[in-house]
Order: sequence, then C-alpha cells, then structure tokens
Amino acid sequence: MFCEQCEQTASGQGCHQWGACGKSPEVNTLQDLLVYVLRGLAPVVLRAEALGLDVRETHAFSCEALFATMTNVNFDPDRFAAYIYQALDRREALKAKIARHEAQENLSSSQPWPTIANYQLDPLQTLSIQGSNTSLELLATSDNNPDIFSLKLTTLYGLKGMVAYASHAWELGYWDDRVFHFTQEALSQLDNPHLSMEDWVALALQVGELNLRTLELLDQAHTSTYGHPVPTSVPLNPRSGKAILVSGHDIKYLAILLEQTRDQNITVYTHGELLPAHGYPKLKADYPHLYGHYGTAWQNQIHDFAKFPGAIVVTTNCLMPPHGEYSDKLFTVGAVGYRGLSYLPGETPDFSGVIQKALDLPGFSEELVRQETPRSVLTGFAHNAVLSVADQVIAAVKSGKIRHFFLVGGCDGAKPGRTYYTEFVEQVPEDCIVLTLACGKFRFFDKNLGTIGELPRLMDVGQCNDAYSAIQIALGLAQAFDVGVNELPLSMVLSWYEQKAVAVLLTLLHLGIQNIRLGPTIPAFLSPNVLALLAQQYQLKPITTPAADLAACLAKA
Ligand code: FSO
Ligand code: SF4
Repeated sequence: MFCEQCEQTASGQGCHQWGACGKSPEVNTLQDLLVYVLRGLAPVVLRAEALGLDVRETHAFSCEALFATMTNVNFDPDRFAAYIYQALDRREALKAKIARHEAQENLSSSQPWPTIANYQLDPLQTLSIQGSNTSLELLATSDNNPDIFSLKLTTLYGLKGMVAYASHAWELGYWDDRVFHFTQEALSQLDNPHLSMEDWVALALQVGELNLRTLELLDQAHTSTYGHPVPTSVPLNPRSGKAILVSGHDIKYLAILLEQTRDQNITVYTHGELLPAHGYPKLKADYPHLYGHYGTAWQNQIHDFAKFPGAIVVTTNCLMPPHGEYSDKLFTVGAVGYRGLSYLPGETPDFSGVIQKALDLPGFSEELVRQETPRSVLTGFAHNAVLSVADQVIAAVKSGKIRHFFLVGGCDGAKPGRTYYTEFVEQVPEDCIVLTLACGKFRFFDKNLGTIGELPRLMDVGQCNDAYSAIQIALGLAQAFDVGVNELPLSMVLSWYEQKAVAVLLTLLHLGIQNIRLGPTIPAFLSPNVLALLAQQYQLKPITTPAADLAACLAKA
C-alpha cells in the first residue's frame, strides 16, 4: 500500500505496510480504486455537463465518495465496493445518456473516451487486487519528476478536503456549480501528462480558491439554517439521566437527531468538532436537550467513548478503529463507516436504534454528577459575533491594549510535538488575543486566559469547517484598519492533520497570506522543491519552539 495523505503518516515517509490511522492495506487499495474510477467518471461528467445534461446528483455523489477516502472517515471495505460499483454504473448510464442526446440533437459523435473512462472491472479478480494496480503511486510521472508527483498529491488531497465541505453544504441544500465543475476538472487533470510544474502549482492554488467559495457556501448554509453563532457558555459536566453523544462535524445530522430525541428525556452532548454547534441560536432555542460537551479531541475517543454511559453517533471524521468494549453503542452516518458498526443510511437517518441504545444504557447517575466540579467553555465567536464588536477591537488595538492577534488553529493528533500549541498559547503575552478553531483547540480550550476589557483573550471561532469565519475576521480587521491582511498585527500558527487542513492551507496561500507557521511536521507529500517554493513565495515556515516563534511574530508587530 501507499498512502501519505495525513500528518500521522508512518515516519513521515508514507504508510506502506498498514495505516498508522488503522487503515488496512485492503481498504487503502479500495480507496485507490475508488479514486481511479472517480477520475474515469470525471471526463464523462464534464462532457455531459457541456451538453447541458443534468449531472448535479452525480457531482454530489463524486464529492461524497471522495470525502469517504479522507483520513479517519471510512474503514469499511463493503462501503468502498458499493461506491466503486455505483461510480461505474453512473459512468455507463451517463455515457448512454450522452449518446442518446447526441443522436437526438443530430450532433456529430463525440471524441473517443480517454482510456481511464473505459476502465472495466475484472470479474475474476478481487477489487483489492485491482486496487493495487491503480495505486496513487502510479500518478508519478514517466520521467519520475518528484515535484509534479508532489503537486498532484497536493491537488488531490486538497480536493478531498474541499469536497468534504461541499458535501456538508449539499446536505443543507447549498451548492455551487463552479465548485462541482472544478472538482471534476481537477480529477480529470490528474491524468493529464502534459501539465508543467507551473500548471500544477496553479491548479493546487485553484483548489484553494474554490475551497474558499465552498467554505463561504457552507457558512451560508449553516447561518441561514441555524442562525449566526453567538458567544455561548457550554457546560463540560454532564447532567444526570440518559445520554447520547454526537461526534464529528455535521450540524445537519446533529439537528436531525435532536428532532428525533425531542421529549424523549435524553440529554444530547457534543463531542470533538461539534462543540461549536452550541453557538447556533436556532439549535439552542429549539432543542433544550442539547446540553453540554463531553471529552476532548478525536485521538482521545478511545477513552472518552468507552467511559460515556450512553449511545454515540459519529457523523464525520475523525473516527478511530473502535474498541470492542464500546463498539456496540457506536453508530455511524453519512460517509462514515467501519465494518461491524451499525451504519444508519440515508439523508435523514432513522435514529430509533440510537435512542433505544441510550435508553438501555445507564446514563449519568446523580451521584457521579454531584461529584463533579462545574466547568464550562465559551464558543460561538464566528465572524458575525467578532466583527459586531469590531469597533471595540479597533479601539483596543489603537490604544495599545491589544498588541497582537494569534490564530492558533487546526487539527489535533496524537504526536507528542503537538504540546507546542498548548505551550504557545500559555506563553502568549497578556496584551494579545488568541483566536482558535478546529480540534487543535482541545489542548487549551478550557484555559481561563481572562479578558482585555470586555473581550475574552481566547475566542473559539468554531470548527475547521468554519475556517471561512477566521478568514472573514482577518479580512474584516484588515478593512477596518485599511491595510492588507499581511500588515495586520496577526500571526497564524497552524496545526494540520488531515486533508481539510490541506484545503484550508491552500485557501490561505491563494489569498496571499504570508508567514504561516505550520506544524507539528511538514506534509510528507511536499517535495523539497515544492516546499522551497512555498517558503520563498509565501514565507511558509515550520514551527520551531513556542518562545522563538512568539518572539518572531511579535517582532513583526
Ligand atoms: Fe479535527 Fe479530524 Fe476538524 Fe480534521 S476532528 S482533524 S482538519 O477531521 O476536520 O479539525
Ligand atoms: Fe497513513 Fe494517514 Fe494514509 Fe492513514 S491516512 S494510511 S495514517 S498516511
């Protein structure tokens, strides 16, 4: 097997024997085969689209299927086989539709399909053997150019992150045909042997550009459906009674579950990246049983899930291979899967099995609740909330009360080097504000950093899915100060783990943001030359030590 799409990749050299995330070689080959058939579907979709045929459902399918191949989303070989068969069925159905349309319209028959669009499964071989013949390693160029290979992987991995966001927006009824079209275009370019290094750099940055649009769309989808987030205090202690825990990023599935658990005497808790759901006014107003947050970041789920005395639903990444002791109370929805776990299919899953499981389990006892010291955290500092107090922020900067802003955001993970981010936040001087987002915040989210005037020094902007909010805050401040984002007293110190972070990084580079500090390690898929190019054009740099990086950021102020 070959996979190097995430930060956890074995020794920074790619996973070759077994995924450090727990992904088996079999699942990896099925993911490669799925990506291969999606690359073969892409030119067919593009031709159908050019003829004016309706391909929107197929676009949404391609996005969901590609999303499933992201790190820690789906480990179930059967689900990948189903996606592969569906992709091939859709491809053939579309080809037939195109032929019929051309005949009806008396159009001269199209160019022959590229070889990849004619790929057929071999009924005598297992899918995983066929997958090993379509490995992503084969994207290497015939002249073995490591930089073009690196940029192809950067494009594909960024695309995986972007389609995850597009899938969330689609579920809520929001899409942009430009994003859909670009997804197919980029997938089909992966097999174009004629692109130069410059073309690949441009394509990777275009992923960033279209990802910005996708993030905007998702922001619109969330805020128009659930209202603009408002600063909200969220209990970290449970209350007594039956309980359901919802993990992942998907607000829509959380809302469906809240609706189905209305008046059932069950308390719903968020886990991981769903913490910011508490900031949405419509969810809070409609569902008082959405109560608190339980546990910390994804890599601690083995302990958190085992201890939780109720049912658990995982709506997106990051799912870890579950332990036997809690797998019978764990359910998955959407693109998420693991063989042996209960999967609830459909756009509006039926959560009755989850509810029954929660009722069968003990829930939190009054005694346990009584023993706990009350704790809470604040969330909901999305762009609307922060920019609504822009006047206060600007006055505080002008009077010298606020010296600098740090965006300390991104993913968490198991590597020891990630303590850097906790130490960094602890060392941020008292006249500076820390904005944070995504699951990396769980290293410091419950620290009381105090306030500057009425402004909390630590503000949770939201999930990684809310990167649009962080960008809007930076752009809004730049506009208010009448400077470019790079001239603001703002430094970005980012942690990455999986492919959504790759998409967001490409978006920041597309916006021309300089001096981003990235850690805990530099992506294995960036070749030395590509990394040198990013360092030269964007001053992208690896993190060093909290003290040295802080000093360098403040020297810029
Ligand atoms: Fe974290 Fe996982 Fe949200 Fe990622 S839970 S690591 S970038 O999936 O998406 O931040
Ligand atoms: Fe390895 Fe990450 Fe790929 Fe899993 S997703 S196989 S940990 S590189």
